[in-house]
Amino acid sequence: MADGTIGVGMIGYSFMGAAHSQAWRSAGHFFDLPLDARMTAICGRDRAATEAAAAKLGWHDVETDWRELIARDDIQLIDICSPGDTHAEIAIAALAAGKHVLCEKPLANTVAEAELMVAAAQEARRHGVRSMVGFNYRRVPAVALARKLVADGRLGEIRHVRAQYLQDWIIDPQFPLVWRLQAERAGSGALGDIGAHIVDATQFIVGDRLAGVSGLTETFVKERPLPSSSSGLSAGSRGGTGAVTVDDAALFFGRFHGGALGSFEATRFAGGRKNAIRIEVNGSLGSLAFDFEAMNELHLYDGTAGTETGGFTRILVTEPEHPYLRAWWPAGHLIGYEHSFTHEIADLLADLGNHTDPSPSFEDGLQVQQVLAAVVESAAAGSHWQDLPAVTR
Ligand code: SOE
Repeated sequence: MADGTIGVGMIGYSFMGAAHSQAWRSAGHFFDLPLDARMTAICGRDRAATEAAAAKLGWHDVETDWRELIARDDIQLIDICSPGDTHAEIAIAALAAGKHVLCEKPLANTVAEAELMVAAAQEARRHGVRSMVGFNYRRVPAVALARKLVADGRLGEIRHVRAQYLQDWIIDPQFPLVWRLQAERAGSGALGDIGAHIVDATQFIVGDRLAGVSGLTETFVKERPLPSSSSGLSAGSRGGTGAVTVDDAALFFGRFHGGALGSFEATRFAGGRKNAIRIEVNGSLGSLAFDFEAMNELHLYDGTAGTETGGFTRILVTEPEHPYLRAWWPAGHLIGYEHSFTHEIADLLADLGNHTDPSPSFEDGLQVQQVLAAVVESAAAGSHWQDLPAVTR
C-alpha cells in the first residue's frame, strides 16, 4: 500500500512516450510500491497533438513548454522521452529545480553532455534528488536471471561476450531523413540508439565493464528524402533530400577489465530482423544465450554436466521465483516488451520511496557514452585495420 504520491511530468509522446505511459499506468497495479505515480502532465510542442496524446496515454494535463512542466509544484519527477539533443538541457534544469529525473537512453549525444548531466545528478543527489537512465532491457526477466547466474558463478570465468542488436526499418533508401538519422539530433545512429542497449545489457549481465574497444561504422544510404514531420521512426516526405549524418551500422570488439573478449553488432540494415537482440556469454564452466525474439526464455549450457546429457537447456523464465514475475501471471504465462518498462518504473518508484539511488545511474549512462565515443574515434582512426592485398584474378 503506497504511503505517498509522486507527480510525474513526461516530455515526448512518440514510441518511448507511449511505452513509458503504459508503465506509469500499470506499475502500481502489479507491484506493491511505496509511492503512487500520478500522471500529472505530458509535454509536447504541438498543443493539439499533445492533447490527443494525453487523452490516449492517460495524462491529466498538457504543457507545450518543458520549462513550464518543470516549474509546476504538482510535479516531482520529470520523465524525458524526447530526442537525444534535448536530454542534457532538460535533465540539468529539472535536477536543479529539485525534480527527480528518468532519462531515456542513450543518456546524451556526447560525452561532454553526459559529464555535465552526471555533475548535476551528483549535486542533486546531495539533496535527495535522484536520477536514472532508461536501459530497459536490464529489466527483461531473462536478462536479470542471466546476471544472477553469472554472479552465482554458474559460468565460471567469463571468456566471451557476444551481442547483436538487429533492425531493418531504414533499409528502403526512400525512408525519409527522420531525426534519428541526423547527428545534431540523435548524436549517432545505430551505435547510440541500439548499440548502447547491448553495451549496457552485456556489462550488466557479466558484472564487468569494457576496458577498451575498436570498431567500424558504415552509412550505407548517404542521402535520403527530407521528412514531412519530426518523428524519429516514421514520416512522409516533403520533397528534396538531405545527407544522412549518422551510422547505419556499427561493428565493434573489446576487452573487458576481467579479460573477457566482447564482440558487438548494431545495425538498422539486417533485413527481416525487426528488433532482434541476441546475447551469448561463454565462460569456463558454461554458457548462456538470450534471444529477444524469444524473450521469455534463457538458454543455459552447463559445462560440468558431462557429455551424456550435455548441451544447452531452455529455461522458461516464467516462474514466480524469476525476477519480476511474481507480480504478473501464474507460472508458464508470458510477458512482453512493454513489461520491461513497467519493471523499470516500478524499480524507480521503489527506490524513490525508499530513498535509495536508482540504477542504472547517470554515471552508468556516462560510461556507456564513453564506450560509444571510443568506437566512433576508433572507426574514424581506422585503428586495428589492416588492408589486404587487392585480389588479382
Ligand atoms: C529504435 O528503433 C528503438 O526504438 C530504440 O530507440 C529503443 O530504445 C528500443 O527499445 C527499440 O528500438
